[in-house]
Amino acid sequence: TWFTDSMKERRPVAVETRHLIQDTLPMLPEGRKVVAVATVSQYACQRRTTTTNHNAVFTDAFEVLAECYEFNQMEGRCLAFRRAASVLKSLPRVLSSLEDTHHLPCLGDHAKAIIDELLQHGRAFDVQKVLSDERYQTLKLFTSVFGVGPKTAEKWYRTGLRAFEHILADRSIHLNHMQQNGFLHYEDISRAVSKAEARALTKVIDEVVHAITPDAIVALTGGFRRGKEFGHDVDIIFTTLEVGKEENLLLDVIKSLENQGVLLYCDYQAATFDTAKLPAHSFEAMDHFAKCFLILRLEASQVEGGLNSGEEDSRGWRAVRVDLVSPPMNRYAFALLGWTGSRQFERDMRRFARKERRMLLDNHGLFDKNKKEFLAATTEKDIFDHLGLEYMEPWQRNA
Ligand code: DCT
Ligand code: MG
Repeated sequence: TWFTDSMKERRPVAVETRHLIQDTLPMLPEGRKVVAVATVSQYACQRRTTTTNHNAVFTDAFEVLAECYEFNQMEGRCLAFRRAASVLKSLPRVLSSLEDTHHLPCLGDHAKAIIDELLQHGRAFDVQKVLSDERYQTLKLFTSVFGVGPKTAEKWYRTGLRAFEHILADRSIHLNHMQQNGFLHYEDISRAVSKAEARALTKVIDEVVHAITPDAIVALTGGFRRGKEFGHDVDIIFTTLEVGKEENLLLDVIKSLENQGVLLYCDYQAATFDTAKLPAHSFEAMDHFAKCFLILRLEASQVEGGLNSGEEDSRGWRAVRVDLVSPPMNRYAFALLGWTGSRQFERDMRRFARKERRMLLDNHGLFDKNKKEFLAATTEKDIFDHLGLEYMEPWQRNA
């Protein structure tokens, strides 16, 4: 169950918070309820979170505010609302009163006030304000284009641009190759990718990889590995048994996709990964493995049940965003764990390692600061074991 796991945790974590579970409990003779107290960890890696979110009313609101703070470069507040949303996603039922939140971690006064308003009125003033704000709406629209980040969106907004047609008509704007393709394939890649489409693309990549290297390993990762029905892209990881050959394998895969005529766009990033120089204390957002960000052409005939496309679409194919990453075999478990996500799960696993275990974790490895050595892992379970965490299946990592 969702609460006993953290109770069984071998070593207690520094900050413990408590949550009352009253609904299912017997009454005492004097009419009071027995109150069982279970802990909800402040760390997402100690909360089992499936794709079933009973509290979407609240978490959607929090995510709007988090995004708004992100656009305003207020990282602390942004992260606070992301954490609050993540805690609510792990709960086994919907919050029915503010009382229910009293013993939950990571909920600040602002978050509680929003919950209170939503419970009472079905909407929250601050959230409505953001949703109707022109700047928020415009930045949200611009950042929905592949290749456009918050900085570029902000720059365009400041020069008075409000719609795609303004951007495309503005001769002073130079779109890079990625952004040009973002606009070119906008309709397709802003539409969700279905599980059937993700499976079809995994099959395409799996066949290409194995035609080049028969003993290669290929896995669908990202949100689809966590059991999501829809995603914004398809994340696939592969490697060869022979360390050092993985980068050429990725280059050969790209060539093969190009020869098949399915490569609509490719941004290849060579590995900058170097075991000798591996930093033991700093962790970057982006890992150093060879990877590529693609737009691939997917035929309707390849997808069981057909494409997730508009009814009037008679092309018989669609464009899909696909990320491929190719780590060396001896880093595969770390890369698979990192690319499976969710982002909040990964963030908290790293924070847990650092704060509770004096260890440094990233997509490349795990460094024990006490022993001053790297800890090897061949499976994801090995990494959880090193950290003294109960193993979580991918479908329980939807934090
Ligand atoms: N990731 C990572 N390093 C990067 C990029 C991503 O470790 N440089 C991880 C975080 C989650 C995972 O890879 C997949 O990323 P997304 O596709 O952005 O997230 P998702 O959970 O698959 O969500 P979606 O369903 O929207 O694709
Ligand atoms: Mg994804």
